Amino acid sequence: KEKDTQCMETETIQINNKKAAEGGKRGDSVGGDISSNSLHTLAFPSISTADFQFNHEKASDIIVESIDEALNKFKNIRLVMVDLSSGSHILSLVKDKAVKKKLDPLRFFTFAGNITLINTEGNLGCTVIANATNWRLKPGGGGVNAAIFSAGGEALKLATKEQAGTISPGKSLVVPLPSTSPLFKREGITHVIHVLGPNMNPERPNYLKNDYVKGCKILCEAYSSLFESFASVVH
Ligand code: AR6
Repeated sequence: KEKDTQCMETETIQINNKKAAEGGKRGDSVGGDISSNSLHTLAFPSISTADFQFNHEKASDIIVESIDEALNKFKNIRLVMVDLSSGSHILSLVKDKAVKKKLDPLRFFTFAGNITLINTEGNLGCTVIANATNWRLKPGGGGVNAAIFSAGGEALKLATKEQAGTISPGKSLVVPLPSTSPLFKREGITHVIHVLGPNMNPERPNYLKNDYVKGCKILCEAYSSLFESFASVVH
């Protein structure tokens, strides 16, 4: 099975290289015929591993473990981890570890591209996206948070404010997206789930001072909270 997955992966990348050479859409996905599947799909970025500087080896172990648990617990979901480039270190680590753990490639795969264009560019039929946010749930700050708030427009900002003013590390917040949001209109996204992960960057709030016992616990909580929230949205 492992060998099949690897073959499929190589084939998909080759097809995408050909597409890229022809000026086609960006992205590399692994997972077979996506459009014919009736599973509910969540696209999520890697929480805490860029601006928040969380160790990638430790994060990738936690991500794969959390996905495995969620796929066993919730049978109607499909999870897609997204990062901007196929050269992403965290994406490659997760991809390799997912194959080793024999996660079902139809229910979990990685995708290289912009999460705010997940359906128009990726054609993933995704209804919910996750955001790696800041504790004030505010737009800006760079990274995926800035991209999602900018793509979601004023409607996402207001809807988020209506739900809460702050969020604590390890928690998630579901925000139903008003139909006026460009993310709803263009991508068909119905909910954004904000997630706050552990922070290992001394220049950001709630800095954990390299305490990975606490950090790993909070990252586990963040992913379980995200997947639980997603399952409750699509229940
Ligand atoms: N599409 C997909 N993935 C993206 C995109 C995008 N448009 N933009 C970035 N990524 P980060 P954190 C990937 O730093 O480490 C913010 O400023 C990126 O390559 O956004 O949890 C918030 O306001 C990386 O793999 O989140 C917080 O203060 C992943 O998204 C703080 O950063 C997460 O990177 C949170 O830091």
